[in-house]
Amino acid sequence: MTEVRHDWTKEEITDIYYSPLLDLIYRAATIHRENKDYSEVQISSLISIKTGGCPEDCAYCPQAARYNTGVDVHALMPKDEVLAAAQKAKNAGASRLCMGAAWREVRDNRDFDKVIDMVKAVNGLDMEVCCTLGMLTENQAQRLADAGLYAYNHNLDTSEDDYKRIITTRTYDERLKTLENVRKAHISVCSGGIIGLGETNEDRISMLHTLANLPQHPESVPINALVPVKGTPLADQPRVSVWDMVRMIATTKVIMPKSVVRLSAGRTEMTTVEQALCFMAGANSIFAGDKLLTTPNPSFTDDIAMLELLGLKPREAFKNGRPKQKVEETV
Ligand code: SAM
Ligand code: DTB
Ligand code: SF4
Repeated sequence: MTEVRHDWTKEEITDIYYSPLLDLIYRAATIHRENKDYSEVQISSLISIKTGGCPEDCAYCPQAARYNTGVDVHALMPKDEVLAAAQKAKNAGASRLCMGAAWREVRDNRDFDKVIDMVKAVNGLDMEVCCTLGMLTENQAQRLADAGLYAYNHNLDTSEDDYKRIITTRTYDERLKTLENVRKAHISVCSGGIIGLGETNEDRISMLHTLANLPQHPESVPINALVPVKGTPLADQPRVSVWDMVRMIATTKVIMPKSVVRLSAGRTEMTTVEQALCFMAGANSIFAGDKLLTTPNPSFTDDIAMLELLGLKPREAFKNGRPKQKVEETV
């Protein structure tokens, strides 16, 4: 059995990342196949519950208020619309619903109370509920956990050294602090990054080094290919090569063997053959539904057909157990 390690050196990760591509795919595929559920793919559906107008300056993001990207700003979506979207996603085959908000951080206000209600309501549909709402305090993470939140997505995006080039309105340490707060609340951690931002291979390796040396590996690691959006500073970045995507996914699987690696943004630009290579290299999760947060994604119908073709099947919800319920204290 592959050992789960938290003491990877950058040199070791560099050697893995630069190993001959087919050797790397074979190694990652072998590790992936030690998991008895290797032919299952976890399907998450995204819904943007609060869109656009974000105060942050993330250079890749169409939802940052300071860039002219044509994204319409929407206030928080009402709970019944969220529930209807969740039910639709569940009927189409999704086991997880991820609710995203264009916020820098969560504030303790009425909107957060409403998100708590949405978490409870989607939980009632027997779906794994995930949120991505920006930075969280320990107390906010605990409130989400108490409402039944299964996972929290909070990406590192790139390396610590490269961070200032991409985002100036928050620090890497703040990002890591939120991950720690999510962990403390016993919520499953989803954290990964984006390739194609103009980062170097060393930046990619360094980001993976940070993730793999966290006290506990994130249960999910999304690997996004940049979706270049007109109006953002990264609009003219060239499309990432599928070989880079495969290399990144395989390296992630080798160093975090028990984590679910999600082939995330960028699939509309990939052929079925290219996606099949990513699944071979250890990816076992996707975002499905014809929209990510604001940009297009392949349709559910196309994805289900692709999974059938490849002999893969959607994973059912709560295969790894349900979130730990806080024991109510009695006085
Ligand atoms: N505002 C919250 C935050 O930043 O954590 C949550 C929503 S934010 C849109 C979630 C993640 O989406 C980002 O961390 C980034 O990894 C990803 N993302 C945003 N725009 C993207 C793009 N154009 N291409 C690929 N990934 C993108
Ligand atoms: C993640 O790693 N990728 C998703 C999700 N987590 C929140 C978001 C991708 C967003 C792509 C750009 C958009 O659609 O706005
Ligand atoms: Fe805001 Fe998140 Fe987009 Fe950054 S990635 S601008 S924090 S919505």
